Amino acid sequence: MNANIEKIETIEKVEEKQMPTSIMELNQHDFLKELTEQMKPFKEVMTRYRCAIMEVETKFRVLNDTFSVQHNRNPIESIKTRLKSAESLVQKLHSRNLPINIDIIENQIHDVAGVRVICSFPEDIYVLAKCLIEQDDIRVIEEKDYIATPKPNGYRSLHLIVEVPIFMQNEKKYMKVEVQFRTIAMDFWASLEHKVRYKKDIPIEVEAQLQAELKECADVSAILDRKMENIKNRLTTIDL
Ligand code: 0O2
Repeated sequence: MNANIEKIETIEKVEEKQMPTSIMELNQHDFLKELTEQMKPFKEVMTRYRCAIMEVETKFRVLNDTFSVQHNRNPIESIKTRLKSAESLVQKLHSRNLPINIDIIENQIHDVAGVRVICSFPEDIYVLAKCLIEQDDIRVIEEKDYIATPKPNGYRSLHLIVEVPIFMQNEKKYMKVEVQFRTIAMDFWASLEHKVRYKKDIPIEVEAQLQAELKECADVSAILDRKMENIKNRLTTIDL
């Protein structure tokens, strides 16, 4: 190829690279390629959060099994996990007036990775939380005890924000995970309250009435939790 033509083409390529790429102007193949490239850092960070969820979930499964050997029962009824969707991440950043940026997500959003541990009894919640916190690879960032101090609407749960190490090919990275501990009754209540909260077009007076009834249900379910725990503890004494 003529050296001059080659030079011109090289200059054009350099200029192309320097131009800010509007991916909307690319053809289908290049559009997909560019989109994949731009999504890569986001996909990578979400993969790390997914791994963090797996690490924490495994810790609870191990705790559940070892507890059952010693105490002849399982303290965990079920474990639910969720990775925040890109859509709700963007909404959260927007609601806090934060820019959409991966560093901001990692440093400011604490619930990208969520693990919900549903226990049989309130006491189990504190036993499991203590066992998790005491593991030497876990760093506790924040603790909110909405069981000791329920929210005004009646919401009860124990929340922990922890950091857990993820071992990748060449690197170890601590990732944040929000862990919510609830009893079955607390979880039942929270899922109904969540439905009421996010249901649109409820007339104001009906909403107020539903909230008042939900608060009543929260109080009743707290009593139920205590009574059931009491029965379980009395049974344990009889066993001995
Ligand atoms: P979703 O859809 O469950 O993820 P932050 O999360 O830091 O922005 P805040 O209020 O400081 O907000 O955190 P907090 O109080 O620890 O609550 C975080 C999560 O706890 C919520 O996440 C809910 O999952 C749950 N939660 C807290 N309060 C209530 C409540 O009154 N009712 C119900 N049903 N759940 C509650 P999200 O992101 O709000 O929702």
